[in-house]
Amino acid sequence: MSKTLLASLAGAALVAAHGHVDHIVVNGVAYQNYDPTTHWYQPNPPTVIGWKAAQQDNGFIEPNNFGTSDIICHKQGQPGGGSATVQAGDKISIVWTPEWPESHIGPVIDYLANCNGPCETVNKESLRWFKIGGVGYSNGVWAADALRANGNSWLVQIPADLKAGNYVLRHEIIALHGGSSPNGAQAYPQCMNLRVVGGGNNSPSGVAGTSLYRATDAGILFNPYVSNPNYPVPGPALIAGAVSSIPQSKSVATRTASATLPGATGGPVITTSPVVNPPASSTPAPVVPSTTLRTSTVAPITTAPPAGGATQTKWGQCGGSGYTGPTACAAGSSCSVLNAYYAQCV
Ligand SMILES: [Cu+2]
Repeated sequence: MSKTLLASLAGAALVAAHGHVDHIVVNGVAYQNYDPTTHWYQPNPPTVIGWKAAQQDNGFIEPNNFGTSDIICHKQGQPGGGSATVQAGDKISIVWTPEWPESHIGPVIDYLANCNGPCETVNKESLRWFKIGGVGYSNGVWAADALRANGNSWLVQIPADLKAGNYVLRHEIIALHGGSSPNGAQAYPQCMNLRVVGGGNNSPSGVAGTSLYRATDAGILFNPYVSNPNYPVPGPALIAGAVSSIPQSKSVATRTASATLPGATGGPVITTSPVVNPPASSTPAPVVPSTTLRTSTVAPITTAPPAGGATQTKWGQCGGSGYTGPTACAAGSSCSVLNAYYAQCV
């Protein structure tokens, strides 16, 4: 076949949609991530831990742009407005939208960077990333396949000796289905703000996001379609004491919490009611927000929605100080007051 035809075939394989991280689960508490497919269009999107990004298509960063600021926290990334509080040593379930495409094999990599101040206003170029996990092809399985098999989620552990502070978690899948061609790999970085408490004195050095990868790295320009690929995970080495991945399992969310605003004291606002019917412990229950994240409905914002009026989609805002949008929630969700400034369809 001609080079031109090969190139166009390769191009056709690269256009399908992909995904983003929907939420994380920390000790049974779910925190919503930024949803680029809906929040981008909302005049008053919810304040979340996830970084805003211009990826309405659930798209990716191509290797030719690995030297640009888009690789740091996705396209035109801007800091999330709040954070999730985690204890050093906590294991965090990072749950993607269903379904990560089966074709999109590749590594799963996790980094942290200390904001040295509030992450909500940090200059992303100043962040220095250190790798706390990174697995490619291991025990006959690509990490992205292990993620799919784990309910489309990934479990990562915050180092137990990490110095307390505000960090950005940069979680990433790199899809290699086009990786044998120059500029064919696809990076899907997802950034979320964490406030790490406890811990010790470990303060690893890191590298700028724009220095993580080059388009010609052995783990970027890589053909995954060989038997038993000997795959080098790209990026800097794991920090001392870290393992490429901890055993994968899935945390069950029993409550939801809103992002903690910078400067807030007293921890996150967590909805109080536990799940009504806890899933049987013998079988890992899928953490699908629509079925497992149940919260009590606290004091509806309005007494009754306007008949025939607009309804807010699940996870969307439905009330709060200054809010003028729909207060009725789509079927299957109800309006839950998280604080005076924000109520959410959950
Ligand atoms: Cu894709």
